[in-house]
Amino acid sequence: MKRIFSGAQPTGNVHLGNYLGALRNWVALQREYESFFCIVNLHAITLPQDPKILAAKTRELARIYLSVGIDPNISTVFVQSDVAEHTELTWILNCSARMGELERMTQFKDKARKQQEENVSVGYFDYPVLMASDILLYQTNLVPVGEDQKQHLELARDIAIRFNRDYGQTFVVPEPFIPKVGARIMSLADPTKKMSKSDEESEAGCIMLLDDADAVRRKFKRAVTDSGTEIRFDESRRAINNLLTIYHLLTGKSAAEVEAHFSGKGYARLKEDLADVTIGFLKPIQERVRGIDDDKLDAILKQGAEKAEAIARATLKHAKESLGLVGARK
Ligand code: ATP
Ligand code: LTN
Repeated sequence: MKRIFSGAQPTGNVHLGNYLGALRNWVALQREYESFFCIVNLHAITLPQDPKILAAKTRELARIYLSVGIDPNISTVFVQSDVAEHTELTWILNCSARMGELERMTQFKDKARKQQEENVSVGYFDYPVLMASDILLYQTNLVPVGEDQKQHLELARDIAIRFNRDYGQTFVVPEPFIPKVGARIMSLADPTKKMSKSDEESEAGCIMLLDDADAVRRKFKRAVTDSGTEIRFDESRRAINNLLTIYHLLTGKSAAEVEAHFSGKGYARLKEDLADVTIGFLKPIQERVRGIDDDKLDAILKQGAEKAEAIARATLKHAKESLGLVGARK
């Protein structure tokens, strides 16, 4: 069976963009692939975090994975910091990654531009190498992510190819799995920006999976629309296109059915229907999140970390041997 690996950061609140761009596909793929879904808390600390909040968000994100449909009996769900091999392989891959290629990463460049570069942590600069380690440790074939992660994934591929060339075949070279529809869900408040939990001003444009019905209604009601009145898929009208894409993905109706449904109707109706559909979609997820008790979660994460570690250990051993990293011969 081929493998998939993916992860999300336990920072901020999981939103509809995260779900439609990534989590949803994890659920769909988990039966066809041997699957590893990680809560990447070591990525989270590349920016300053409050330790108590980070710990709580880590557990909350694990609950969300399980509540959107990740089945811990068939997929491996674990927390990144529970498997030490991720950090050890990062050091090794740091020696294959190039300063120049990390400097070209747009996520880093954006941050360096916003803050002064001296104030960006070394960990933030190195973030893509930690991500490459996550992926390569599991000999991953496919990585389901949103479009914003494409560049990081290219880097993981380049590092794997370079390492294999220099030290012999060690890592599977992973492929991205980026959905055709939903790879980039835009902010409801500003359809030129992606829906994002790390963008401080954008809360109003972001539907969180744990939002209550009032918040969902309010956010859709205030959603920006385009000029014109027609409700149809049209990439040049970004706001409406985004709203229709969300409706299409949440209802499973085809684009033609969605257009037929809204034919002759106005934006107010589109927003109301979207709110209804979203609230109906979120309700059972939120109930499941509340239903997972701490003991059950501990058992799942412990079992996940053990399964992940067994595979990670074997890959790390192989990588160390490839490099000639030997010490005492036991
Ligand atoms: P954010 O920008 O919201 O902070 P992130 O990418 O930093 O998101 P993660 O939690 O690590 O945070 O992302 C998890 C997954 O969600 C990734 O695969 C990412 O590509 C995807 N994703 C994030 N935002 C969107 C979006 N607006 N549309 C589609 N996919 C998205
Ligand atoms: N950088 C990713 C999260 C992430 C990831 C991974 C995704 C960390 N390690 C490995 C896929 C595979 C993001 O979505 N912000």
